[in-house]
Amino acid sequence: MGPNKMIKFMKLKSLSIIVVASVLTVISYSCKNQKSKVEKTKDKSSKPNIVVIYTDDLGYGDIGANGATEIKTPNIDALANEGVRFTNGYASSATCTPSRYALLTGVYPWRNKRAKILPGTAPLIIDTTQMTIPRMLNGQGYHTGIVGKWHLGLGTGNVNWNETISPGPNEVGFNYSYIMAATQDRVPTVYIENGDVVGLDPNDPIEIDYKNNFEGQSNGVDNPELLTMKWHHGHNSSIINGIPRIGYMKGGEAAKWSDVDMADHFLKGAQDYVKKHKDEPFFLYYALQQPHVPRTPHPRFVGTSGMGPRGDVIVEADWMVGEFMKTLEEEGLLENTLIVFTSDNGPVLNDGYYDDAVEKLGDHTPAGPFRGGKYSLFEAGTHVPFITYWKGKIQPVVSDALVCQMDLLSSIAKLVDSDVRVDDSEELLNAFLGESKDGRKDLIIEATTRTAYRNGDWVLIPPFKGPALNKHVNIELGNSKKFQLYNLKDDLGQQNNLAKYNPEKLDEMIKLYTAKRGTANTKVEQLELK
Ligand code: NG6
Ligand code: CA
Repeated sequence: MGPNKMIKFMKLKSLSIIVVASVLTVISYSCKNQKSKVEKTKDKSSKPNIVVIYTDDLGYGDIGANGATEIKTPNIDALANEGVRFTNGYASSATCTPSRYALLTGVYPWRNKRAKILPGTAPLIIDTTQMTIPRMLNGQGYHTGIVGKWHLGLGTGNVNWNETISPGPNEVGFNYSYIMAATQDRVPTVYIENGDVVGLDPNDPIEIDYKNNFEGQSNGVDNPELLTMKWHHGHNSSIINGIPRIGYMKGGEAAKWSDVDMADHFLKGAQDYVKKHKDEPFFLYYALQQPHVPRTPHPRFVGTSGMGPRGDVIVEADWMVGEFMKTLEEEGLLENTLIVFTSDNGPVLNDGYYDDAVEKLGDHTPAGPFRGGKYSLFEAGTHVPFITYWKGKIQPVVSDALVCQMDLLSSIAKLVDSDVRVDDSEELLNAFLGESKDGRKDLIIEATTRTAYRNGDWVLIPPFKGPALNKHVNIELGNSKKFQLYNLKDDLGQQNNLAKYNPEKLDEMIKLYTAKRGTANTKVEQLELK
């Protein structure tokens, strides 16, 4: 080979090396790409988004899917009719705070004596090291958010509302929070985003006091002329937007929420959250404020139910659910998102304001076939609407499996391949996906520190002191001097106390209940509604 030929050969050789190398790179790149595509799909199916839509005081019978005919809830019904509609779905308690505590932590609320209706100034009742649904999901790579009602306390006592408030939702597992602190009828009437009051003017600081009014401030007792909504019981402290509230608030004018816009505001928050996090697995706890008091439908919903504000805000909430679902659909997320729809406790009509809830009820039955209501140990207190929906994954079914919101933690953990389990929270994933009708064997329910026991179709309500009826809200609380024993199989309305006819069953139920309930926090407090 002459020198010229040699150079040519060398050039050719190096060219072919380059060509071969490039081909190899391309092949390996496309392989890698394919692999990452496969991995991504796998990731996606094992990490579906999870959304819990939680209403406040919505009764079992308040939705069409559960038999309501006088009120229209087409969007919630669509979830129920195309998903699993549970006929034995429970909140763990007949009031808000304990139910929310159990939902998020998977722990029976009566184990924590602070889990009861909280004022807006109460400290956080979830331990910051405790397991929660969002914390468990964080561990599996999820982004987690809450938009809506919190009511689980904030800070450690003596909250300064003018500084970042901590601990709160962000310290128990939520990466993002946009909340109202307590309830719509309690001060402070402001939104809080990641611990900071939204729109607060530092020159107009917020002060809150649940005992004493601030000097010179109007209130619901002395200034009836300022009220656009009249109080019936309680709710006679600071007047905000013409509505008298629980607790006194001074300052924070620019930050105060608009009641009639609250539903739209939370909806937008929930939609924005979804849009922002659609490219990663997310968990959203969307906690609507309806139909809790004060019922303040946006003007476009006023009169839509013919039942006054309570009916109107249910129509409004249903519309919000429909709009939220549209967002999931538009973002292409429906087939990769598990939706749980349920309520924190049963229904109440007059919960402290004159708002025609009783007068305009007509033939509507918010509690469905059940006895009692919010605050009650009878079924209507805790036996609530409960739906799971997942397009393409869950087949439509009506399930009579006994399930409780407390079970979501362990069940969702199973869904996302997490090893986390919490004792009180039963892993019932197959029931939640509608693949099995096996639920819990039994459940302890709670109402203002009193507990009762369901096992199979049987319900035991132990004797409790206190009035049988709360006259303010006109709800039977379940208190009786005697044991009550019901069989829901043929007595959903708990009309026939079988205790004295079936002493053996009574005895068995008492034993099972006592063993399970133990003696923790058994000092009973009476429900006080002023
Ligand atoms: C009660 C309130 C009631 C409601 C409830 C909490 C009075 C007279 N009644 O004390 O209106 O706010 O607390 O409801 O103040 S819950 O759904 O958040 O548990
Ligand atoms: Ca509630």
